Amino acid sequence: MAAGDYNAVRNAIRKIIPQASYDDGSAGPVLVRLAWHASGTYDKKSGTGGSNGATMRFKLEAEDEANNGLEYARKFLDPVKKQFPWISYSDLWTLAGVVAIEYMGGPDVDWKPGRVDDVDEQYVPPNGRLPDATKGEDHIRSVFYRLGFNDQEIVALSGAHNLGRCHGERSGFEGPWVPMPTRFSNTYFKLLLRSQWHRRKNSVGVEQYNDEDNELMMLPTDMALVKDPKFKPWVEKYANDKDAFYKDFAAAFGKLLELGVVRGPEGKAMRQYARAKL
Ligand code: HIF
Repeated sequence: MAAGDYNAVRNAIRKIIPQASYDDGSAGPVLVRLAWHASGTYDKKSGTGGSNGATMRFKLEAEDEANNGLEYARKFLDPVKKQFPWISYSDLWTLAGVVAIEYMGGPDVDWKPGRVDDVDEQYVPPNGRLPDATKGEDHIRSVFYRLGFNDQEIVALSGAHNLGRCHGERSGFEGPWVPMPTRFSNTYFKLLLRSQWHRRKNSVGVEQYNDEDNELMMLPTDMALVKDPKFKPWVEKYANDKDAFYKDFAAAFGKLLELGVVRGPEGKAMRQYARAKL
């Protein structure tokens, strides 16, 4: 297979998405989470962190408790990396998120190759940069403003919680956000506004919000989007306008995957991805 044939890589990723014995039969959601967590360590002030370098390969970042469960996503991608050894992990992890979103019926997200992996442990960003779901709107803003997003982009991105589920043994939270967690849609926003959410302790003693039947859930950070007067109008907009959500989500997710990727004049990622050594 020719080096640089990203369509061949996309096809190989599509093939590993159906996973009969895993979760809801799909690796899609956990691949989206891997792409986001690989990118979400970025710090705009120091230029450190982000998807370039795939630093989650190293123990310190892999063992950040925010990344619990992402070993599944990385393992699902192992055969693809073996088949296409020329692709960097940092390109593969971000591309897999994009392919998974499309596969599950979401929008096409712009993706550019060129990330490089040749870093050592010294480039691993400190643990604790990813968001803590037990917190509220101030915390969400401090994390996402550090990444360079505004309130509208934060809400648009949040629609990704339409996908997948929480696992007690990974995060302490339990359950899916929507009834069809492997189909991308704006149901998450509709449910945030329409359902009655009850704060309760789940089976491992962690507080979350559940619907009447205890089938669906919301995190404290999800509920913050309808409590906060600046976030809520965007939740309403995306609940009522699926096309606007898809468009804004695609733009914000594409931006997320580029964080920390310093590109030269021809769009190729340059080797000095982490401008400041930690
Ligand atoms: Fe998530 N997220 N996320 N998230 N997330 C979980 C699962 C997924 C936050 C917390 C959690 C985003 C923002 C935030 C996905 C995608 C995105 C889980 C459950 C937690 C606790 C993990 C587990 O137990 O397996 C917080 C606090 C966020 C900031 C508000 C992004 C916007 C929504 C950036 C995003 O894209 C996906 C997909 C999953 C499902 C993973 C799965 O294994 O099914």
